[in-house]
Parts: sequence; structure tokens; C-alpha cells
Amino acid sequence: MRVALLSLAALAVALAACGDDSGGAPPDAFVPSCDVVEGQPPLGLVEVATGFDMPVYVTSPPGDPRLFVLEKTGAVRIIEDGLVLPEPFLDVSVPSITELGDERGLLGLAFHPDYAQNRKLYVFYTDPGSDTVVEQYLASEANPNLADPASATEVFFLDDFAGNHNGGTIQFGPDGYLHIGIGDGGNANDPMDYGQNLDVAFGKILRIDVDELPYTIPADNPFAGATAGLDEVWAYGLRNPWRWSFDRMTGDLYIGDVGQGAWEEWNVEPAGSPGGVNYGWRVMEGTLCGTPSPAPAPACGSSLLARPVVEYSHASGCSITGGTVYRGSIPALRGLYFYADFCSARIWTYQRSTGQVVERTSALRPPGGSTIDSIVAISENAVGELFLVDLGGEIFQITPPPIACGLGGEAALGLLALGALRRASRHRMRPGV
Ligand SMILES: [Ca+2]
Ligand SMILES: [Ca+2]
Repeated sequence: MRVALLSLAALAVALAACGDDSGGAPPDAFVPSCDVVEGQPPLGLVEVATGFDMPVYVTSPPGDPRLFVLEKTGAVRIIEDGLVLPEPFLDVSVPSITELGDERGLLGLAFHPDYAQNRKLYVFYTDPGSDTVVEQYLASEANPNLADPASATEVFFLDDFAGNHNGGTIQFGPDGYLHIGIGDGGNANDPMDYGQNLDVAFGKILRIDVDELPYTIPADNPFAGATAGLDEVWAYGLRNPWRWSFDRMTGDLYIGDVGQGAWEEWNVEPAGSPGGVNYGWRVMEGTLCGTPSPAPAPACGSSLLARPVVEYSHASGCSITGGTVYRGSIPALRGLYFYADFCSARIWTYQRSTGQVVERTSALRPPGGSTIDSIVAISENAVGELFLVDLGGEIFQITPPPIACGLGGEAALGLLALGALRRASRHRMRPGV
């Protein structure tokens, strides 16, 4: 999957805390390692399941112990009690998905906040014409491990012109509205200048009310009603918001936006934002000036363009995979935002309270023969535990460090937490971990 034009130019390292740079090369083969970053909580990784066909995301319905895995090829699979169920929950591959190049295929899944009562779920995929489709399905009343294919109802459709930059994440906000991330349409440098164009859905995060279909517009959307601009728009000036998430505790919105040729960035929109924030693309790529847009779009450097909280250059990767704030059972990890790069498989944490970025790649190598190749999501289950999704087929869970790291001090504390984690998530860990 190619989510950004890869620049081979070695540019200055944006993240002062990253230390030496490996020039975007993937990590070496596994070497047992322990997290020894001073002042940082210890970390480890366990493989939850493997053998998926291009997995791109995991999520769970509210309060539900099962983990749902999206395969780019079109299936949604369930991991229950540590086992992958043989039959997919849902499969939209035929005839809906025929093209898998670029960022095409099944990309997003969101469960309605009242899923336990109304059985409604939503999928985001690209159709054979590379157009964006969001559909609603109902889970089967008789079998909770199956969705009813006959219940498919179109929620949203966007006629697209290129295979790349399709966004792909859908999530319900703490406000109960469905948010849909859409890229600038594609090709390179936003040739249609869609990011700054409020009359198109490209380059946006949309916000809609899906409690009844056809969907309706929340009255407090920033461009709703008589205000110029599409009623659906919540945020704009985005290039390809491939992965983004709401902090389940605070409601803050963390948006990873894939860069063009130089900078990868993520942004935070605090809970309570009135919306309408312009994240800058194509006028700016991170804090770099990009391609000017005709007025009324602000010029590069304008205070009307929101700056990323963190950006990193293509010396550290090529395509950001926006992650999630940890809110699970391990106290030391709570509040850390985890994110990664698709090309370099480097992983970082960010502590909002201190603004500190720390690279955690070595701590998050898998503890056995497998390797992490292409990180496409770091997303959460129903109790806020984080999972790292490798397009190569594996799902890993972020945990305290493995036993091999020793039992002293922080590691022992971590193992205690791991016990709690196992009980909380009901995911069977691999023997020996
Ligand atoms: Ca596209
Ligand atoms: Ca930006």
C-alpha cells in the first residue's frame, strides 16, 4: 500500500527526541530488547493473532469483549476468547471491492454507540470505481457473530477520481455523531485544490447524524444551514487523514495526516471545539509552505491555518499512521498517544502533559519470530487496550515488557498489570509470553 509519495531526500529530523535516524529503513530482525528509556513506562508487545488477509484496523463495540479485525480485501473477522472465528462477521468483497491498489478496499468500521441495543454498524470502503462508500449494516439478531448482508443501507457516497488519498477512518465522536475522514481525492499536491474548497467533501472530516437514514446534519456543524460550505464539513485542509481517533476519556480528536513529500504530521482538536478548523493542506505541509491556493484560502503562515502538534520528516519514514491515546488497564501508560510510520515501522509515544515525544520502536518489537513490517493502525478495543495492526497479517497488543526483560522493578510491576490485562481483555496470550 502506498499512502504517500516517498521522498528519498534525507531531510532534517523534526523530532528532537528521536535520536539517531535510520533513514527510514525497516527495523532489524527481532533482537530481544527491553524498554530502557529513562523516565518512561516499560513496554512490550504480544502477538494476539496472525494470518489475516491485509488487516487494516481493529475495533470493538462498546462494552463488548470481542475484537473485530478489518481485512482490506473485504472481510470483518472476530477474535473471541483469543481465537479467530472461522466465519467472517461480514464480507463486502464481492462485488463491492475489486481494486486493492493504493489505499483502496475495506478501510473503516464503526459500531453505533447503542450497538448493544440497535445492532447498527458502519463500514467504509472504496468500490470498483475507487469511489467512497459508507454503509450501515445490522448484526444478526439470532447470531451476534454475524452481520446480516441483506441489511446493507447506503449512508454516504462520494464519486472519486483517483485510487489514493481516500481517508478511511470512521468513528463516532463523544457527541454521538458519525465522523468520516476523506482524503483530498488523490494524485499529488491536491491538483484540484480540494483541501481548501469547502464545497466538496474531499480533504475533510465530515460529521453526520446517522440515527435515522438518510442522515441528517447536526445543527451545530460549523458550515450548516445558510453558512457557505458543505453542511457535512467538520474539519478541512487535510491531505489524507488515514487514521485518527477520539481520546475515549477526554474526547480530544487526534488526526494523523499523511504528508506529500516531506513532512508527516498529527494534530489535536480539543474536545468542545466548535469545528471548522483548517489544517492547512495544500497551502502547508506540516509547517512547510506547500502550494498556494487562490483566495479566500489563507496564505502559508497565516494564523488561520492550524499547525500540527508534532511533525516528522521523511528521514524518519514516509507515511504517518495516526494512533490512539492509551486508556487501558496499565496505569503507567494511560494518557500516552501511540503513533507510527507505515514505511519505517517506527513507533513513538507522545505525552501531552510534557509535550515529550519518545521513540519506542525497540520496545515494541514482537517477542518471537515475527516482525513488524507495515503498521496501518494502532487502535483500541472496548476497554481501551491498544493493538498494532500489521498489513502483513498480524495483530499485536501493547503490553508491559516480556518476561525476558527480567522481573526487577518496573518489569515486575508490568507483569502484574499484564495479569489484569489478560483478565480484562479475555485475549489468550501466546504461550511463553
Ligand atoms: Ca481517491
Ligand atoms: Ca496540516
